[in-house]
Amino acid sequence: MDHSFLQGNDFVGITFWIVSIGMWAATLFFFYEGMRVSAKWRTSIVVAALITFIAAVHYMYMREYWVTYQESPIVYRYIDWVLTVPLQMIEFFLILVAVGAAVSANSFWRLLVGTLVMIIGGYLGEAGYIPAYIGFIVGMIGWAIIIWEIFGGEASKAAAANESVRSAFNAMRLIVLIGWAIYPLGYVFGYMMDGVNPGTLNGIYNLADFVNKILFGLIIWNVAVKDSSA
Ligand SMILES: *C/C=C(C)/C=C/C=C(C)/C=C/C1=C(C)CCCC1(C)C
Repeated sequence: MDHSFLQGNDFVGITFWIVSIGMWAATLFFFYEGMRVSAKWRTSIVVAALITFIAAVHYMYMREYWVTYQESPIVYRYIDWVLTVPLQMIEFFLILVAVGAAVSANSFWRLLVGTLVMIIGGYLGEAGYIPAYIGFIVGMIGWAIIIWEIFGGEASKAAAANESVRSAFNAMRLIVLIGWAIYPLGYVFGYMMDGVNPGTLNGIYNLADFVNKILFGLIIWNVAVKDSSA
C-alpha cells in the first residue's frame, strides 16, 4: 500500500494537499471575518466561506483519489464546480443588494444557464461521453454567456452606478475573464494535445481553484471591511 500516503515526488499530489489546506484556512478566515463586518455584508462573506468550505470537502476526496490512482477525480471535481460556480454567480448579486442597487432575477438566470452549459459541456467531454473538442466548444459557449452578462448586462450597469461596489465588481469580473481562463487551458493541455495527461490537467485546475475561490473571496472581504469601517 505504498500509494495510500502522499509521496515526496508526487508534485500534483502536493498541489492537491496545499489547495485543500488553503481552502480550509480560507473558510475559517471568512466565517470569522463575517462576524466582524456590518450586517449588510454578512451574507456575502458567509457565501464566500461556503464556497471554500464546499471546495475543501471535495479536495479531501480528490486528493485521496489522486494519491491512490494517479488519475483525474472527474466526478468530485465537477460536483464541486456545479455547486460552487453558481454560488459565485450569486455573489455578484449579493454585493449589489448589500449596497441597495436594484437588479432583476433575469440576469441571474442567464448567468445560471451559462454556468450549467459550461460545466455540463466540460463534464461530458472529460468523462468521454462526447469527443473532447466538442465538450470544449460547448464549455466555451457557456463561459461566453457568463462574460457577456457580467460585462454588458444589467448587473454590470447597476454596479457602474454605485461607487462602493464598482471596484469590487470590476475585480470579480476580471477574475471570471482572466482567472477562469486557466481552466480551459488545463482542459486543452489535459485532453487536446497528445492523448490524456491527468498530471498537467489537475496541476492546472488546482492552481485555478486556489486563485478563483480564495482570491475571489478576499476581494469581497476587502470591500466589506472597507465599507463597514466607512
Ligand atoms: C470554483 C470553481 C470554478 C471557478 C470553476 C470554473 C470552471 C471553468 C471556468 C471551466 C471552464 C471550461 C471551459 C471554458 C471550456 C472547457 C471545459 C471547462 C469546463 C474546463
